[in-house]
Amino acid sequence: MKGKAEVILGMQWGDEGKGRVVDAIMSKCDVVVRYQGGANAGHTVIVEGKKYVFHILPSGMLYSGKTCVVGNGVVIDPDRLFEELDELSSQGMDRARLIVSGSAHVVMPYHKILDQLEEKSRRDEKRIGTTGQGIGPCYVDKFNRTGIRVYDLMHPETLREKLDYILGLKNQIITRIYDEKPISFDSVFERAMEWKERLSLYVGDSSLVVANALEEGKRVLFEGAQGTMLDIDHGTYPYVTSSNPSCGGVFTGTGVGPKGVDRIIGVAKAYCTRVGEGPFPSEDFEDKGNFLREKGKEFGATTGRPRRCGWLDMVALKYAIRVNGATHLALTKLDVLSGLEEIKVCVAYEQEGRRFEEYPADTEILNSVKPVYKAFKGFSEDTSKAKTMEDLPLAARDYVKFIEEETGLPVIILGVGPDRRETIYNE
Ligand code: 2SA
Ligand code: GDP
Ligand code: MG
Repeated sequence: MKGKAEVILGMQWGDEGKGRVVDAIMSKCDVVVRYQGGANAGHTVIVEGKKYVFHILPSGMLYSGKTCVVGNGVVIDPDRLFEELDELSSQGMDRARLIVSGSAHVVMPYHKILDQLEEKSRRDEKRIGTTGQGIGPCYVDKFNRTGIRVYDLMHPETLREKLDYILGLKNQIITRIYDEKPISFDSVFERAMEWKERLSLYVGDSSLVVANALEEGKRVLFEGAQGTMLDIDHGTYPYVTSSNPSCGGVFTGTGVGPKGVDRIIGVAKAYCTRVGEGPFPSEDFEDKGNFLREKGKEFGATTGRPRRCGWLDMVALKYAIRVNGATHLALTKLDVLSGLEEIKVCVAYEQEGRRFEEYPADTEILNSVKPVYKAFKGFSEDTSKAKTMEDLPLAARDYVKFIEEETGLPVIILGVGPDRRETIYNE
C-alpha cells in the first residue's frame, strides 16, 4: 500500500467544526470519505464569507478534481442527497467525483415517520432529542437485517418483494401502536424508482475505490460525523446517535483496514456544546453559557436548535483521545472565548467526595457528577486575524499550551474564526 490515510473526527458531542477542519486539510488529499451518520449531520464550511453546509456529502466536495465517497456505514436519504447536489451545482461547485456505496442503507419514508413518532411517545426524561431524520430506525433495520440498501434500489423486482414484507410490518406498528394512517406501498415504491434513476449515476463499491486509491499512492481523508460522546458504544448511552462516529466506525463504515492510517486528528471546540438531551457535566446554565451560544452562533446546522453550551471538559476529551487513538488535535472557536475575563476548564468530576479523573464508563454516574474547574486568565483581543501562534495574545497561547500538555497531543490546526482563511496551521 503506497498511499496514506488520515481520520478527522469529533471529540465531543458533535459540531466541533469538523467540516472546516476537513476543508483546511483537503487541498493536500485526493479522496474524502464519509463513514457513518446521515442527514442528521451538518458540517459547515465558509469560504470568503460564503457558507456551505454538508449533510450527507463529504465536506471535501468544494474542491475540484477530488474523489468524494459516501461509505457503506452512512445511511442515505436520497432526497436530501439530491438537494445537496443540486445546491452545489447551482453554485457551480459540483466538480468533484462522487461515489455512493451500494451497500449503504437507505433512509426510507417510514424511518423518518417512526423516528418522530417514537420521540413523541417517549416521556420527557426519556426523550433523546433526535434530529428527526430517521437515523435510529434506519440503523435498527440494518442490524435487524430488514434494511433497504442502495443496491436493492437497483433491482426493482427484489425490492418490490422486500418492501412488501417490510412495509407490512411497519404499517402494523404505525397503525396499531401509534394510531396513525398506514403508508401506501405504491407511494414508497414509486419514490424508490425515482431515486434509482439518479442514484445509479453514483453507485459503486466504496471499499474498492478507497483501496485502489491507497494502492495508487493517493492520500485519503475519512470524515466523521457527530462526535465520540454521541457514539452508540462509547458515548453517553442512551443519549447518543445510532452509529459509530469514533475511529472504529471508519473501518466498518468503509470496508478498508487500518493499515494506511497515519494520523487520527481529533477535533475539539475550545469549549463544549451539546444539542439534544443527555448528561453534560460542564454545561453552564447562566450568563457564560449564553455568551458562548450568542458569540459562537451555537445553533444546529441541520435543525436550527439552540445548542447547550459550557466549558471545555478535559475528562471527556482525554477519554475521546483514548477511545479513538487520536494522534493530533484540531482546536476550533478559540476566537469565541475572547471577551471572557476568566476561562474555565473541567479537569475532574466529583460525586459525594469521590473524584474522577478518568471518564466513568458507567454513564449513570455522569448524571450526578459535579465538575471540578481550573480557571485561566481570559483575553479580550480579536484573534481572527492571527496567522501564527505568536500572533495570539499570551493568555490564548497559554490556554492552548495547557490543552497540549494535558492531552500529550499537538494542536496542529487552530480555528480563530469560521472562514477558511481564519485558520492557524501549527505543524
Ligand atoms: P439522531 O438524529 O438519532 O442522530 O439524534 C441522536 C442524538 O445525536 C445528536 N446529533 C447531533 N448532535 C450535534 N450535531 C448534529 N448535527 C446537526 C448540526 C444537529 C442539528 O450539525 O448542528 O442541526 O440539530 C447531530 N446529529 C445528531 C442529537 O442531537 C441527539 O442527541
Ligand atoms: P461540524 O458538524 O463539526 O462540522 O460543525 P458545525 O458546522 O455543525 O458547527 C460548527 C460551527 O462553528 C459552524 O457554524 C462553523 O462555521 C463554526 N466554526 C467552525 N470553526 C470556527 C472557529 O474557529 N471560529 C468560529 N467563530 N466559528 C467556527
Ligand atoms: Mg454539525
